[in-house]
Amino acid sequence: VGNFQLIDSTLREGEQFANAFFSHEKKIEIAKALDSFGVDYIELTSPVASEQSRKDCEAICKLGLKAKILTHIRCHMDDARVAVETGVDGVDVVIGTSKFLMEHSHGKDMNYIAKSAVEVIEFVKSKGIEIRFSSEDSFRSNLVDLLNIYKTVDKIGVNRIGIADTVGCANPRQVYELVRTLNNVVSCDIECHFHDDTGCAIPNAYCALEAGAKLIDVCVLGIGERNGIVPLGGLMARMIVAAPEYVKSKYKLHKLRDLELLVADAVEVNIPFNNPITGFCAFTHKAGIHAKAILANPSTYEILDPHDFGMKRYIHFANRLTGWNAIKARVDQLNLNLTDAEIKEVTNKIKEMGDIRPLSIDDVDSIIKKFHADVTTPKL
Ligand code: HCA
Ligand code: CU
Repeated sequence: VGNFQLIDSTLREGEQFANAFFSHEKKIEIAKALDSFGVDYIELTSPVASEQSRKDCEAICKLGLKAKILTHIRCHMDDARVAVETGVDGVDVVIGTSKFLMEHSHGKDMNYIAKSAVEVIEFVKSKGIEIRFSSEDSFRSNLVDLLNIYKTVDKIGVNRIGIADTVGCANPRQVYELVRTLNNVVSCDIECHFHDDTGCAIPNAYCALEAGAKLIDVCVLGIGERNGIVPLGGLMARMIVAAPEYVKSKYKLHKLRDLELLVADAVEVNIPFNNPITGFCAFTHKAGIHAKAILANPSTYEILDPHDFGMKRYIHFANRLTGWNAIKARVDQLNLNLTDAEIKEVTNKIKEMGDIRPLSIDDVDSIIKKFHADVTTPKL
């Protein structure tokens, strides 16, 4: 699973997020931040979506970023002609192949799809630009239809084919099987796009890589249509465990938090409390038993090292689940001297108070300081 690539779609799929409105300046700021994080590709909204979308796309192409710039279009020559003039490095083409989309969206059949795919692909290739062909709603498409269309486009020579779980219905086992099957049928790279409606976006991405996919579509915080797609940070959490050296050397992980804050601010959401890596409590340890072990060796209760992401772990000691090891660590931080027996005694006082009401750090510090004063002041 090492050696994968990221296609960030915050400025395409992410623009389909309910709250998203990106000004020209904001798009440029986000594109630069994505580039300095180290994503391989940045996918942008179609230049035919609106006049400003086209200008934004052209401007981002001129920034001279390390990441390759892509735009995302329908499988149609009208779109392709505009896309190749924007200065992009590649074009991502998509067309619906499930019966839902063939009947209720574009109304075309597989023959028409194959014909227009060939026309668009040959045109884009003739301009010396990368081309990806993707089916939309791949997991509710007929498998024979899918294999046929991918074989056809692979023969012409696309850079990548894509599969998209447009409605978020796929499970990891289905993903593994489809990617494995495709891998045996095509010679080009496989890209995957997973929506998170049923909570499977990250697991599906991981299984796709295990099955031989090369590229995963992500968005910062997972923003996208409905509840979005694979979040960049969540996938980094999964992949740093699977391929630590690759992930740490390739991506600037300590920039993740600022990148997420930039996008969260732009679309006016908060970073979720349970977000991998950057959720406010992602590296907070609370129960006394956990705190004791973490203080001795962080790996006992941590699969991710916060320092890899420029973050710190935190021992939550102001609560009734606390233990004397956590309190001892706090006593040390306060630069006070107490024996182990005394620390155990003050820990009991803290736990008693914690049974009555929520405690703040100040509450605990006051209890410790008062206790310290009592034991060190000679009795009259
Ligand atoms: C959409 C399109 C898409 C395209 C994915 C892709 C999807 O429905 O908005 O190009 O791979 O989810 O199918 O985002
Ligand atoms: Cu999508």
